[in-house]
Amino acid sequence: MLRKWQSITLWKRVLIGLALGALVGLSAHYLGGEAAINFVTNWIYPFGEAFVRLIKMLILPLIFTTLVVGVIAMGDPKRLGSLGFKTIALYLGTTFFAVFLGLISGTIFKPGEGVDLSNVDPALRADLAKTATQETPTISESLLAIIPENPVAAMAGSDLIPVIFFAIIIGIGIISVGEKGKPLADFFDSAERVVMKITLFVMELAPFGVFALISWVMADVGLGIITAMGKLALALYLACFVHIVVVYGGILVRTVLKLPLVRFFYGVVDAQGVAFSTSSSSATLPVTISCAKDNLGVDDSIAGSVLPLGATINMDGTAIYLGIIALFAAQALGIDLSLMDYVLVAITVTLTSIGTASVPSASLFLAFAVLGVFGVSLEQYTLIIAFIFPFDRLLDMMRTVTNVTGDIAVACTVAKWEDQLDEDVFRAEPVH
Ligand code: DAS
Repeated sequence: MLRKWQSITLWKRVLIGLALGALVGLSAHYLGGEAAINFVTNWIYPFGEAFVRLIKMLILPLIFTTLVVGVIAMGDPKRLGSLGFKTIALYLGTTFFAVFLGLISGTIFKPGEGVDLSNVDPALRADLAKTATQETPTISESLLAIIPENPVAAMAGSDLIPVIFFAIIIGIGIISVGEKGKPLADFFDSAERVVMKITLFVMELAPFGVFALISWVMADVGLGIITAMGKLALALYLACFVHIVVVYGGILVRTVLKLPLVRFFYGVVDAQGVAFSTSSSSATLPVTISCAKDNLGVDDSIAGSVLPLGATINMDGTAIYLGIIALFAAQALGIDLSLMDYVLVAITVTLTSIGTASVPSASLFLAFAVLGVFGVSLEQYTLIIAFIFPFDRLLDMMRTVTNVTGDIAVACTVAKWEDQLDEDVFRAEPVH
């Protein structure tokens, strides 16, 4: 039975979890009454929370070890400069399109218009208020924050960017001492394999985690949330789809790489399935790296550095989402946005998407940094995210798929520019 279950590809198992979760949740909401809803909330939902905590537990070791090993694989620190510049430029370039698409989509669909925020759960609002952070860092603060004053403190915190900086420095240091650095290089190589293996185990729990989370959503709010969230979900899913097909497919793969679009999408589908399942770019990293290397011919040294970096700072799906959330809030709260408001939203969305942690629903808790630029109060912000939170998992699945697809598209482009892309592998039938 277990063998049969595991023979089904992960994202299909997640869809089964999703469907069963909706069935259990809706039965509890419409047939089971208060007792059934409480049962789902107190005895099923905690399994979903446990799954999310397991993913959060793995992020730091995963990003740190893969990045150190990736930098070492590069061999020559001088390559890092040119590679880093091309990678960051591409990440920012695709994010620019994403922000633009998100604002266009939010303007066309007007997801916040006519939304009734009155029956939002006050307890959930109070709980979420504690997570609101409106630190919209200035550009110089963001740049300075990259350098950790204390690497251990940085690792204890949730901000991964200083940790990435420290990992790159460690990798360069190991290369620079030559043979003397080999024991440490071997240690990180072994540590990376162990952490990757543990992540693959945790991903096997994704169907059960999604079952528990969706059961809770549907038991708590029923189908009403679908109608209320319909336009928001439509605006996000459509904008993400256009971004994946036009920006990654049309611009990067067809125009820049001049490679077959179908092979690219076949090559990334496993990573997209895991991103959809876990709603975490970091938890997807082992599959993201394997898709880029085994299906698309990206060299180890590129995949091992560009992808861990992308998993934490390149989040185009998140940028689309935050742009739409900003317009959703303005429409729901009846706030008219000036042109300057749109510009400020675009800048804070870009900065916030770079700083978003790669865990489920991370960006929803950072949305306050974006909404604050056009005067949304903490009170109003908690109203907005408490309304969206129960449903955010389904929105996060699509934005994480977009984030991961963008990471791979950029890795292929940088590999091609560094002459580290094996086009025969790219064109071949993917390894599933
Ligand atoms: N779930 C995040 C990720 O892992 C994205 C987000 O929260 O927007 O990519």
